[in-house]
Amino acid sequence: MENNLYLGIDASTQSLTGIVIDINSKDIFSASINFDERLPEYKTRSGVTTGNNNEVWSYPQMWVDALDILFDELSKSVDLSKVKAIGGAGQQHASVWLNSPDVFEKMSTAKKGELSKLLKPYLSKQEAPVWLDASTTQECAEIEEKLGSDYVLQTTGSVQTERFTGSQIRKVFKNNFQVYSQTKRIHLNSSFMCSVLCNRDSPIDYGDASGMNLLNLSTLDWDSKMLAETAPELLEKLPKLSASMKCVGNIGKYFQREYGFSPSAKVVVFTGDNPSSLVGIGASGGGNAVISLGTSDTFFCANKNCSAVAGSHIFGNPRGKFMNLACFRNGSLAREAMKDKLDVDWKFFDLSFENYTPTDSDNLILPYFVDEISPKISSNQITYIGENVANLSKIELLRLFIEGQFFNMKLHSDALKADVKNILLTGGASKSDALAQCIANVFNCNVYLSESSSNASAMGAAMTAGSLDYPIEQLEASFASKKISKIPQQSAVAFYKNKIKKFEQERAKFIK
Ligand code: XUL
Repeated sequence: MENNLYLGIDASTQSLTGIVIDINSKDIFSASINFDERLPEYKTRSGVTTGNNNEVWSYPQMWVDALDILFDELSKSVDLSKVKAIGGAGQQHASVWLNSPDVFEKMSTAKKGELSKLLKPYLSKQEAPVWLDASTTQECAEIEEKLGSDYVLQTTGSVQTERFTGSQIRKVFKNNFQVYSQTKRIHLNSSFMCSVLCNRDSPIDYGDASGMNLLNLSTLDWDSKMLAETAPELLEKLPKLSASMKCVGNIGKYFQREYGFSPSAKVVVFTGDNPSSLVGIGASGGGNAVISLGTSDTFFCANKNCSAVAGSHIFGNPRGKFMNLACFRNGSLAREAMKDKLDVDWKFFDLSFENYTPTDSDNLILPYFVDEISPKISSNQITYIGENVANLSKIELLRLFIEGQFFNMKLHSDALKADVKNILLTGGASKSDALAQCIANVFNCNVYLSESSSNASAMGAAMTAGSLDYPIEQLEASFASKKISKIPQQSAVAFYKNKIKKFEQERAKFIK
């Protein structure tokens, strides 16, 4: 049978990953290039360099070098000439500063392994500020002062945010005017990698453009007021915009020549890693919200509504309309702090919720060990609410704490007006029965464990490539499977419905 291969590339913070899916056999091949290990000459730690004053950056040359290594590696197990289309995703918000977009065409005649050398003189700034950079508080304040925070939120779907590209651009304009004026193109990581791959200056898709505080979500065009208050003459430096999941060209001659890709292999516009994960996990069609239980907890879901809520973000859903993303700083680190405070182990979490039916309507815990961003709460210690709390047992305190974490998340998701029928759970703590059951009961949803979550962004990119020729539903059935973990217990659902109102009232006293 003819091979039907589609490649997805994920340019994440720490590594560059490629996944090839075979539509006929459903086989999956993958390779991942860890920047620190494979490209030690850039001296990154976890793919970045950290400077003073909350500055964090990476290196476009390193990303390009990794592309050669990735294709060398993939070609050991995959006949790359059989790849029909390529999709891609990148860490969101990172900016690549070029003095001429002509560099991409020049890449078509580069010698093998010399893309990054060719790139160097075209970079007006060797470093690319990345999403971990939090150095632009001043610039965010300046833009919001001119336009009002509500205009920024309603127009772009997020309040002016330090890691978003707009405030990063303003900082370069203010602090390094020479670099700013020499720059003719500012790409995101995604559109940059796509341009390298096509050997041609390529657009930014709506999914990733919405992480810049520059895109108007109603018109799906650059917003002239946002641009004007960010930096002068910005429009001509930005790439064109494109709807997501659209073919933007064929793979460039460099990659045809050096890795045997077919000249007819198509390239789909790259997107951000979060929009791509939405596709890869099988949640882009709506109804499924993803909760990732990691260092911070993350909640994301497709949403037909464009409801902007401070503390969460609206990005473009690659399949049209929108997606929400909210990040909760009091995630696994807070669970760990509670574990240590009670002097218990992780097993104790599951034991505490085994055969448990909630009945304590008097007491609550506000679960914020550190300042929370969703919603904005300043706190450095959990808060006990209720007269008897101090006398409760460790089991009872732990339950109140975990319930508090998911009450907080549920209230935030309600504000987004998303239609959530199922929860897909991912991340390190998703194996915990206690957390899964508590989520099922608080959200009144079935909870599933996603089986494609470890590489969801690269998988989403491969599925996006496949979607040029196959219905996305077919690709989801083959490559984004999930298995049921917990179903809601109706007595707990009814109880939590009331208790969450009390939580909301108490929480309101702490919101900034
Ligand atoms: C989202 C964000 C990160 C990056 C890196 O706003 O900053 O998730 O996309 O993965």
